Amino acid sequence: MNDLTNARFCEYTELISRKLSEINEMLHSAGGEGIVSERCADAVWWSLSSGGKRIRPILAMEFCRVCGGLPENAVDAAAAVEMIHTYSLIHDDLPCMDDDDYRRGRLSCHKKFGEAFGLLAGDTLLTHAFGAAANSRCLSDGQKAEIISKLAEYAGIGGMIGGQVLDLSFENGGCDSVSSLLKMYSKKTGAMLKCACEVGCISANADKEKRSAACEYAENLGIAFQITDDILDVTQTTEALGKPAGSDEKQHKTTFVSLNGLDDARAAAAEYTEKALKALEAFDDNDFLVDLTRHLLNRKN
Ligand code: GRG
Repeated sequence: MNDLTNARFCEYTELISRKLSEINEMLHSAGGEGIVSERCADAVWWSLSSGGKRIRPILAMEFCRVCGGLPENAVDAAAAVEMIHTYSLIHDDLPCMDDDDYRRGRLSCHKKFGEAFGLLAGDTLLTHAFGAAANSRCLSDGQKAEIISKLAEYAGIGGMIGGQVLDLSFENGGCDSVSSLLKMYSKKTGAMLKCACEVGCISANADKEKRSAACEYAENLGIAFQITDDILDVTQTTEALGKPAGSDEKQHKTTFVSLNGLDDARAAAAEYTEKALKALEAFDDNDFLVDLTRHLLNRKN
């Protein structure tokens, strides 16, 4: 990353960290005095405060900026997207899903707090994501309604959940074509990235052309991002990833790498990244997004 990108990245990370801390305080007080609700809020914070890359909230704030808005105006919507993303990671790690012990460099939520609290922490994040968007002080009622609708659409059965369902149906060799795999990637991983970009656009009242370019960008970024994830799973250590390396093979998952091999996977990730970069040409002052997109292709976790 160049210096300018790095500075803006830090600025956005700071903005989202502050917002998530406020949400943490609210969750601790909203549950009342009870020890049980304290434990649930602690479980939420365990996952939310760990070392996630914050790519989705950063995209939301930056798309707001490149569409002419103040990045701060998108911070509530950005926090909502990060909360839904974090809930999906907590539930994805549960024994009934991937059964992973580590996430974001520490014990997964259910390993630290027990399975029931892992489930409830995810539920809390999902529920309060809608609250964060609905209670935003920087957005109009119309913007809030549209953002809430997008969160439901992209997190739901036509989006991320639908992708997870497809992923489960592909276990033990159930997926034999790249096109089916990419359809699943577009939902499981792409949907919440698209959601992030779109809520950023909505926060700036962006026009139809800008919104459609943002969706085209996110569609391609989502696929590049998930193929890169497949590559990292077989090339990086558990320490570097902050979650178990080699878990795709262990769980007999079909991935781009298992279907077509590492070289093809690298070429495909680069190809989808180029398509994403092309979509960014619709935006003036797109240097940060261009640099971030290239950085995501070369990331190590
Ligand atoms: C309802 C029981 C139940 C489970 C739902 C929704 C769901 C399970 C799973 C969602 C699918 C999922 C986890 C997709 C993974 C997408 C992905 C590549 C995540 C990693 O994103 P990063 O690298 O993670 O941005 P950080 O930790 O940096 O935020």
